[in-house]
Amino acid sequence: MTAALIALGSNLGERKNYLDETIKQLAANPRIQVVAVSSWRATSPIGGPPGQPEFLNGAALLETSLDPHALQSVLEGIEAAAGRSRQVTWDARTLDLDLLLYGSEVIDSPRLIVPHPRMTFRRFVIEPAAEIAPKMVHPVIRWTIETLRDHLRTALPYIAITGPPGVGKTELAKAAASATGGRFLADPARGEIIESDELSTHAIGREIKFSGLRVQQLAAVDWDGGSTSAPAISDYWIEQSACYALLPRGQFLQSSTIAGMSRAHLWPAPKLHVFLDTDSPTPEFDLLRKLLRKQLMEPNRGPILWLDGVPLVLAITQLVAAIQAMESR
Ligand code: PH2
Ligand code: MG
Ligand code: MG
Repeated sequence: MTAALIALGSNLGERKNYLDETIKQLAANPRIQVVAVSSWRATSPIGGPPGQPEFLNGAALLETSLDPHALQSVLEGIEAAAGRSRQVTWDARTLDLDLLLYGSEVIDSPRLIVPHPRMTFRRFVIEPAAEIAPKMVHPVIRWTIETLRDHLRTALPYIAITGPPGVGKTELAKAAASATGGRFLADPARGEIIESDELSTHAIGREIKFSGLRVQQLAAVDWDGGSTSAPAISDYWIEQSACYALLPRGQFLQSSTIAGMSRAHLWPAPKLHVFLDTDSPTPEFDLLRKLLRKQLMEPNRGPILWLDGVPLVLAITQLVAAIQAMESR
């Protein structure tokens, strides 16, 4: 038997009835035990076409002997029986059932991605999940659900965007800031960023200097409203410096200097990290990509929105929805 955490949502028709009926159907399956069910809570619709009705959201903790794909099929069967149609992304729906966690398994198949890629920054998912499975661990970022919930409730609304050069980080940060009433933080090191052939000289000294400029900028942000201030969005991530510093000698050098600095809490830890890459990646920055991914995947990092291979317009939509999902309840 494996513990499985699922999210439930409905914003069309007899919402409460669809959610209650789901629990009954799961409990009736001989290979599923329903261990705990959260309260159902009304939430504002995030993303998708405008003018959608309010959602009713919740979570359920199961024990199951079904493998993850078979469990996913059961969830899809219940959705289909509730008349769920799938035409428009994030459109209103009678019933949405998402497999969030399946034990500590990490699955990336065409049909199923577990952990659910957007669960870490959605309060309408994490708040009910924390009611019933506070100690369950997200196997990729290695935080408990409870820690994720506390992070969403209390972190300063700072969003750091990283990715290789020339993929649109600045446009993304600007567009998302203007759509959310937030503040765009332009990289203060931008004017000093030297092009490719000079990247190899004095790498560590240069990156420490850049980090200094960026720390100053972040330290000057006025977070008057604490965790409820308007978001600040930077087109850099301080820790990307550790990757640039490593470039000349590839993956063999330990990034002790800057990584050490970066853990010193000299600036607010991002509430959300964003990795942006183009839909047709250039091989030129492959080593940097690899280093950035590795740096982001270190444990204890917190929520990450992966936007690789996503065209810029879609990336903007996704980031704006993620920001709204962190803000609202
Ligand atoms: N689900 C979505 C998109 N937006 N907003 C709320 N409040 N609740 C949801 O369950 C929800 C959403 C995609 O599945
Ligand atoms: Mg969903
Ligand atoms: Mg779904």
